Amino acid sequence: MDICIHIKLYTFLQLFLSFTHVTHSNGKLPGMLYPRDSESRSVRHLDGMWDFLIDTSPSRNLSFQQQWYSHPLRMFGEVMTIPVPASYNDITIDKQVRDFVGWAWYERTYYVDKNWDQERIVLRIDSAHYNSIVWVNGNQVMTHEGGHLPFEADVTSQLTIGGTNRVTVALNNTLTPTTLPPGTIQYQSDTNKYPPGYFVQNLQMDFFNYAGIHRHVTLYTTPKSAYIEDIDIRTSFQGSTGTVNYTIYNAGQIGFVQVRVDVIDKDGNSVAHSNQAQDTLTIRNANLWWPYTMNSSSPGYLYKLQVSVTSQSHSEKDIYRQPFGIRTVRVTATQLFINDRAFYCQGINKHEDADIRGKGLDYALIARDFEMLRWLGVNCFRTSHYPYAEEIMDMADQTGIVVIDESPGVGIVNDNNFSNKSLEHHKAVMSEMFQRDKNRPAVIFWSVANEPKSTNPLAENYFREVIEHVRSLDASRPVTFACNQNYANDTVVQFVDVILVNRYMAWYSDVSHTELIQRQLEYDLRGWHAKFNKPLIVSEYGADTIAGFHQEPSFVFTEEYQVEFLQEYHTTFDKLRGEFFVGEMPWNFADFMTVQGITRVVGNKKGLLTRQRQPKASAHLIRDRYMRMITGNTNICRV
Ligand SMILES: *[C@@H]1O[C@H](CO)[C@@H](O)[C@H](O)[C@H]1NC(C)=O
Ligand SMILES: *[C@@H]1O[C@H](CO)[C@@H](O)[C@H](O)[C@H]1NC(C)=O
Ligand SMILES: *[C@@H]1O[C@H](CO)[C@@H](O)[C@H](O)[C@H]1NC(C)=O
Ligand SMILES: *[C@@H]1O[C@H](CO)[C@@H](O)[C@H](O)[C@H]1NC(C)=O
Ligand SMILES: *[C@@H]1O[C@H](CO)[C@@H](O)[C@H](O)[C@H]1NC(C)=O
Ligand SMILES: *[C@@H]1O[C@H](CO)[C@@H](O)[C@H](O)[C@H]1NC(C)=O
Ligand SMILES: CC(=O)N[C@H]1CO[C@H](CO)[C@@H](O)[C@@H]1O
Repeated sequence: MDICIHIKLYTFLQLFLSFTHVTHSNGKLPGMLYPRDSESRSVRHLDGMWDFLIDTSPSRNLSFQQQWYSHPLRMFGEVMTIPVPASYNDITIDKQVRDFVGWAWYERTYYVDKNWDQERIVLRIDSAHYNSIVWVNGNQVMTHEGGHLPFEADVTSQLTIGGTNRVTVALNNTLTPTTLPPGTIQYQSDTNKYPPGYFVQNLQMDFFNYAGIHRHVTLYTTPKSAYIEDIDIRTSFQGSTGTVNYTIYNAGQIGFVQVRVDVIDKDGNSVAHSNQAQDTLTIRNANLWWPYTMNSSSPGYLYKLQVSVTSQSHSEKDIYRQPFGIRTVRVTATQLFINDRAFYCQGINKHEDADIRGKGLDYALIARDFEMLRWLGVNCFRTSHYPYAEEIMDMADQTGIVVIDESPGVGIVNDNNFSNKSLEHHKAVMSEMFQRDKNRPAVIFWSVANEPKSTNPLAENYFREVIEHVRSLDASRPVTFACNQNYANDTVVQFVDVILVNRYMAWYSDVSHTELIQRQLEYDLRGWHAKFNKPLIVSEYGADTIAGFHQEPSFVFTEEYQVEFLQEYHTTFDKLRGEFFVGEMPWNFADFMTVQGITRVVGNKKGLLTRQRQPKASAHLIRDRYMRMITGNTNICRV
């Protein structure tokens, strides 16, 4: 066996055994600063049309046996053209591509400018669903497990500077008991019914498992040795004085000789500065970051922490500008406070979902969604049920819309799914979320999961550990999860700061009986608060509605039913609001795609908007309600 084969074997071992989350030897998580250009940094997206080939071999492994990364993809089969960013599922007219489970391969070539020869060059993928392996010019540069968070690697030594380069991404959308979200592969052995080796992917979540390179693929540069690796900012205020605690992390190899940190206000003025890598700055007459419903004259006020570092030899200087806001979040037993003022969540749930592009990043869609959020009067959304694109989070920061930042921990419902392996992965995903979103003022809570089987005794220890882990990373934000279980036997709500419950009275139970909603809901919500003495948000409630279906009196699936259903919930919300009820979040902002099944007619139809982002009658109801909250006229009129 020659050395080359040894290396290949080693690569394969790595490949199949270690989708690792890298941590530095000092325990610090690797930085995940959003790629931004500056005097010292260039950013280049590799978005566009990529070559694409799926591995349909029965073993789903032919691509590795043939080493599809070693030569251009077109040498191994008839490639398709698939856009990045986008899900690949709904692009082609090929059912096999839409429903594919296994390794999908992406490739493109690109030229690296010769002016980059003195730079450190990083390849970053903002999201690829689910497991990914990345090669540059045939050499493996990184692997990543998880479908919704960024990963990157220094690829300087792999690139041909001033020449053509090839990047290959293999990604596998298979969900297993230890992925987040979990799922199972089920083999069908009855050869009278199924061909040999036939398998299906079972999901435990109610949305389509879109796959692909969903967000930007980016090359960016930093100086070679003296560069800013991470920035951690914590804020508070006293009266009109803001406090900004920050820590600047470098790459670890070479200490900075000169650090200059400035807080830059919206007009571009430096309002505080320091020469330390870690310091506490005070800002007089600070502009706080407010949700737009609490301060419409200056919503979402963002400062920038402008950091500049210079190397020992003075030959290198790196500059990075990190946006942040000054704000605090606090909960008591009955209320939620932002900047010490009571906040009520006029909320909504979302999905990253749209026709054709699936879960792919799309600027027009983001702009439309924020337009419709403001039209509805929404001041708060939950990233159900996975972290959203950073460009969406930027919009929330800038427009003053509050975010409950939720992990992909959806559908953790079976015994096996509380394994230690799952637990370790869940913690790693929470760390990655924290790393990405920690400096965002819009993020007020971390949500670790949606609808886990929290009555299962195994859930208690599992979520105690996940929640403790999140608190160890961030003491400044409340931690929660969305619960659909019963207060009598739930084992996890004891650990959270604010209770989130998903409720579907008169839909999944007592369907059609809207007259029972107020009675059942009040009993239930009072039960939660009495037992746990924490503020409560109804984090989901809704009914499937086909736009254009009408019937009077109301009938399930009609627009009349959805309106009547929501109104019944609102009566109870308004009754409890002065007590411990701090927010409401209809399910869902818009219709979205699900797996094919006999309970979903081309997707989930619980949207207030259609999948094309046009309102149903329920959207007008919510808009009317939320607008009255904004103008202070809470004497809600019925439409
Ligand atoms: C896939 O193929 C590679 C290369 O032949 C081999 O090393 C690996 O064990 C295979 N993996 C699986 C899961 O069959
Ligand atoms: C890739 O997909 C195949 C087919 O679903 C599955 O058997 C295999 O476990 C997956 N591998 C990884 C690392 O996700
Ligand atoms: C900022 O740092 C100071 C001094 O170390 C500390 O007292 C304060 O609690 C910190 N504030 C925040 C918001 O982290
Ligand atoms: C709104 O924000 C602006 C700018 O930060 C500030 O001057 C003003 O006092 C704030 N208004 C309220 C009601 O907090
Ligand atoms: C997880 O590991 C711990 C020891 O580290 C063990 O006590 C516990 O039983 C394990 N839990 C599960 C669900 O396997
Ligand atoms: C939890 O309590 C509810 C209501 O009392 C009951 O219907 C359910 O079966 C219980 N679940 C478990 C796992 O004990
Ligand atoms: C997706 C998944 O992990 N499913 C497993 C969860 O636990 C049950 C019960 O132990 C198993 O039967 C499932 O296969």
